[in-house]
Amino acid sequence: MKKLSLLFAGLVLASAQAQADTLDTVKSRGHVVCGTTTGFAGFSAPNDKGEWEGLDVDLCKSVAAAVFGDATKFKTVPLNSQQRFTALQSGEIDILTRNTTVTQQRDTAIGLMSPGVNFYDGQGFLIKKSLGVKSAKELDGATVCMQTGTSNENTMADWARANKITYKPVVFDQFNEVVNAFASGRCDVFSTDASGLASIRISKLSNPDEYMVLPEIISKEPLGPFVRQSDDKWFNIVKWVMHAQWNAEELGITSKNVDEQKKSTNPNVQRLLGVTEGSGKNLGLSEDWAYQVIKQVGNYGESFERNVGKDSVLKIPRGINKLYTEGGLHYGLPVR
Ligand SMILES: N[C@@H](CCC(=O)N[C@@H](CS)C(=O)NCC(=O)O)C(=O)O
Repeated sequence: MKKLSLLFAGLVLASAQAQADTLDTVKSRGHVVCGTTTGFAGFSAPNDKGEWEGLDVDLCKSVAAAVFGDATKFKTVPLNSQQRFTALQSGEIDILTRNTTVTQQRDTAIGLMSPGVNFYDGQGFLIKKSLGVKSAKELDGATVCMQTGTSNENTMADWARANKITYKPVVFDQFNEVVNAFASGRCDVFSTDASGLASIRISKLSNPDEYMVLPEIISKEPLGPFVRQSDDKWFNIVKWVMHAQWNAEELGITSKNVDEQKKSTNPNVQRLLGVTEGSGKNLGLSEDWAYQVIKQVGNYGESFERNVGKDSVLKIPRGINKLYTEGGLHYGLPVR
């Protein structure tokens, strides 16, 4: 009985926390708490010094820079695919910044919502070259490794049905269990987002050259952060931090030249960098919020190339993750 009432009190506390104004909670705590993967190179993983880094960690740092003027004021909570939504719902984390596909269900029915997409992706297949397969259409009868709680499980089932392919799913809760099962030959194929496959091939398999990604991409996997519903102020902060980074890239503002750019006579640059005031007040932040993001973390392109693009080990091409001005999908909404 005592245990039950304690549990109930705990639940009430957790849900009260989750209901609270996240900006206030974050400010009084002194740092932002972001949910990441358990370690997924390029997106969210600890480096040699044990510091978390990656495209998704940069988003977390950027929110810290916007709120505190200090990109180091953040902490990460590693979550597997299954745990991630509960951690956000319960208030354990402030933002989920972890290769999560935006779907209608996740954006409505589970009490969460998506402030934007920071990496456009699609589901693919990784195989050992010795399997002798050149196309996913040849995978009939294959065993397919996937992680529990991902959108990849359903997408795989839909695609196999449509293509009259039979397969045997092999699923695990933990990322490393899936990787180990694949590496040890317990399954023929690893199926997840193409970014995940690139990361696994380079950072988790001892002989990357023995593996290849098949040409088929079978779904849309727009990946992005999530926040809780009914907290518009916090939603707007995460959303506009992302748009600030796309706008900075479009305007040619980088972490290196942002101080110089403060002298620009371009009104769009002046508004973004807080030289012309207003955008900070609209968000409940100081007027230099976007300046701090760009100065301390960089524009979207800088973050992309450093973590997953040409300056990283993954070498993922920008592709559809270019700005709309270059033929890609990222489009910063006007800061005015
Ligand atoms: N985008 C898909 C898949 C994301 C996902 O969780 N992928 C796995 C397999 S690559 C992962 O990131 N695991 C890392 C972990 O659990 O730490 C989704 O949102 O469901």
